[in-house]
Amino acid sequence: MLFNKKVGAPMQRKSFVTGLFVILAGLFLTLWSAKPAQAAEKHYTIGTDVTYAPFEFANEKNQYVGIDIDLMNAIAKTEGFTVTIKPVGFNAAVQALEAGQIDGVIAGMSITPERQEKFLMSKPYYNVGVVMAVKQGSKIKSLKQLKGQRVAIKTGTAAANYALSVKDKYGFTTVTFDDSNNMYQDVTTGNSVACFEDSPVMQYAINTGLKLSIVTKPANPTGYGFATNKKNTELMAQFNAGLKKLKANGQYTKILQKYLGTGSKKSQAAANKKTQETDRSFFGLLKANWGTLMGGLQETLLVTVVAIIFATIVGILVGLLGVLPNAFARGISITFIYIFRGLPLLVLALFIYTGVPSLIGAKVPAFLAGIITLTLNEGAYTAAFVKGGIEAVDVGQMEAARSLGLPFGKALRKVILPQGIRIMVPSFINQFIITLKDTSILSIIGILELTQTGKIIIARNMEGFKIWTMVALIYLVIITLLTWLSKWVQKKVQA
Ligand code: ASN
Repeated sequence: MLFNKKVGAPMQRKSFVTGLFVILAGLFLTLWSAKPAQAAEKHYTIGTDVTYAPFEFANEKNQYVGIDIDLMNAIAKTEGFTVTIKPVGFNAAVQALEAGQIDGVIAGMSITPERQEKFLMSKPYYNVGVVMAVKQGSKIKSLKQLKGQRVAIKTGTAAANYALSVKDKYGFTTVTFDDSNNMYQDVTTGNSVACFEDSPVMQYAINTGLKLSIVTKPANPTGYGFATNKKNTELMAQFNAGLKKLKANGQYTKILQKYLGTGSKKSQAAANKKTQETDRSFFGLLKANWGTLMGGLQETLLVTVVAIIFATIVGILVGLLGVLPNAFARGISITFIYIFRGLPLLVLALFIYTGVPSLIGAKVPAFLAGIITLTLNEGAYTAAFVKGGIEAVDVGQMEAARSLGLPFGKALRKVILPQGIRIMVPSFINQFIITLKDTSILSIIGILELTQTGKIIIARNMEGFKIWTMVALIYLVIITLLTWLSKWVQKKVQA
């Protein structure tokens, strides 16, 4: 009785699982083919900051614009190559360049001796200095007044290095942020008393409405340059040649004027206004950013589906290894689970995206790095419950099956697994939902999924509350749908 039922059931399940797999694979292919085709000319991937207006920022259509972006595109045009701009954040861009993951960085990047040692840096295209800014109306007006206070800086920047170099002298502590907006917000909310930023960027943010004031003269003058890795002399030569042409034909001045206007507060506010949504209500913002948010969601779903497929396959295989009557197989399974369940997802993502490429000397595209990260991490969790699910089946079942003459493999497949799978189903569902949520961590390696999309929109319009509410709602809707689907599957499998 027991055996009849158990032996018949897997067939139905098998066709069901195959069906599900085909649907998922179909979805994957559709989403994949929706991606734009690569052009045939020489193509470079250039990393940039998430938001560093007027050098790079998203406009109201969430397209990347700014002095750096226009310069890069104009140079690409005159020199006959194409570029993809990746807004990953300044520090992430520099790390990706170091790892050989991208071909260049244009991100309001100061030319410093340390950077020149590591990278090739172009001729300077804009001169800046570091200034200190405080909240409007603050009593703090000089570095000397920073004693015992907290100051906000941005990871890996020249301005942060400047702050760190005078930190002991003036006796302040620092707190680090990954992007300029979060650093400014820390000062406007009063958590930090000041921040350090490059003069034109700080001035532009203030001119366009940020409630900070600059209190020091620009220090540590440097020029902004484009960076490539040491071997990429070809791209660097093209950039320098292109820049020279743009300066000679007046295009360079035109680009500067487009974003800086006459340099006055009024002209900058007017230039910035053009990049903002006119209707600032929740639904106005939702309407204006709908397409972009859906683009982010599409990427989130694509990553989730592909990762779930691979993590499930890997998890089942590793989980099965863990119950084989072979110490070596079990050892592999235990080690895999131990390492990949133990590592924080963020560390694993950074390790694969920026660590591994320097080791193997080849690029690992962000999408692939994201999938590998999720496959290993979610796969380890899956393996753990697959193993646990099988082990949870009463040992008497295996003994009974073996004593009836079934070999180990057959007993596992026909007797133990059907029972184990029932135990595992809720864990599978749980893991799918976790995978969907975990994709948000991949924003760190520049995958333009829903969370990263949200960050970029907020970096432009500063509407954190409304945009994060939208992003949260979208996640909840998708998770609800996924839960319904999973419940339906659960019913089918357990029927
Ligand atoms: N200005 C910064 C630097 O050169 C870069 C940035 O924040 N985008 O370090």
